[in-house]
Amino acid sequence: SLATVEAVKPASVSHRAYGLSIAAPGVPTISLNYTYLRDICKCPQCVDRYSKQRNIRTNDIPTDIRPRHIKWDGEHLEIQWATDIPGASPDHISRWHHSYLKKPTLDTHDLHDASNKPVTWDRKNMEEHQQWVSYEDYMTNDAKFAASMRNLQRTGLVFVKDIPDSREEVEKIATRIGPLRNTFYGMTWDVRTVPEARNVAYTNQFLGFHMDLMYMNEPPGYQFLHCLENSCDGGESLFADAFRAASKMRRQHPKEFRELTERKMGYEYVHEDQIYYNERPVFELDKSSKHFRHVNYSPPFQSAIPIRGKLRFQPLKEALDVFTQILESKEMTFDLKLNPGECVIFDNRRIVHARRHFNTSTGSRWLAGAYVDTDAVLSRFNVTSKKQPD
Ligand code: AKG
Repeated sequence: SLATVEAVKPASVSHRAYGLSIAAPGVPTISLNYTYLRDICKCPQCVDRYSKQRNIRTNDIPTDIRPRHIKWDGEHLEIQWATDIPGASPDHISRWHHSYLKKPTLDTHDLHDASNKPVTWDRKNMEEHQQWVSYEDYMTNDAKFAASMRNLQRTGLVFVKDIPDSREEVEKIATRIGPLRNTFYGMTWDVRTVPEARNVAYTNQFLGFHMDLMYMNEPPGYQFLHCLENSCDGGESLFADAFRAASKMRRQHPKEFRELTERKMGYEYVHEDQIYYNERPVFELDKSSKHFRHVNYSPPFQSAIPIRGKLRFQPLKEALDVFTQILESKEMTFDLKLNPGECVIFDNRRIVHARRHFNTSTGSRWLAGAYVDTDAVLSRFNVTSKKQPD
């Protein structure tokens, strides 16, 4: 027999053997199966109120589960069950707000969430709208910190200023967002010239646009560079939004663009005691093929181009020429010289960074660096924007 139904007018609740629909003015029509509804019951018997982890398993729900009573108050749907999971308390009530029913899952990895969609930028945008936050506000003012997180999510590049002069600060700035990502460079690391450097970053040479650790399976999502000393001539930092450059290339050079989505580059870090290698295309698109997931660009760490079958080097080389030209154009490249007490935070899977040659006889240069993984940063974005459904 069918369930009894109680609904505020003018809502209409239609229920059938396997599911129900609610049509009410002002709320989206909800149509869901009973097995699905039973599965997302959030009552304290089904979901532990402290750990928020589930006590029921999807496979335990009888396929023919039925409601006894359905109630709709204009905002909430309530169901008492006629048949249920064996052992479930007969008096438990499943209750949901319609907004939860409309979207019961979180999209933490969907960077294209409507509210914090990436807004790509070029040099002019960045010169006019750089996002600076004082260390004091970043560390102690939750609203201003949340605004910085929103800016970081949108533009992939923010700056902190007025930082105390200490090597310890980069860790404090990074862990305000999430735990440090450890790598063979250390929990935090120093960018300084050293003799016989194992990394071109640790010289005074020009270091062209790149992303870090492309030779790892899971490159770090976000990078922090805190400037402690920068008194020498040169040593300016350069940044470009690779999503912006890639979008332009897609419009103007579709054939070359496709080459960089289809062909894989090899990236490596090879020393006697360390051998890291990974292959990835320069452009990674999301499922819809509309948006970018990552750009993977790191010429200094490139290996030989991987050959699969017939060697087709020329089309790839031409595609790289096109992308590099767009990326390095005056239109795309934003530059500034970091001063002591300033820290840049950027999305290492979207923003390319570079630095100009510096003259060590005119002064000193020292940056302290750190990484935080994408998961931890996305979690912080979610918490600070409070977009989790209730
Ligand atoms: C890196 O460590 O990845 C760098 O690119 C260093 C940047 C700099 O020296 O400004």
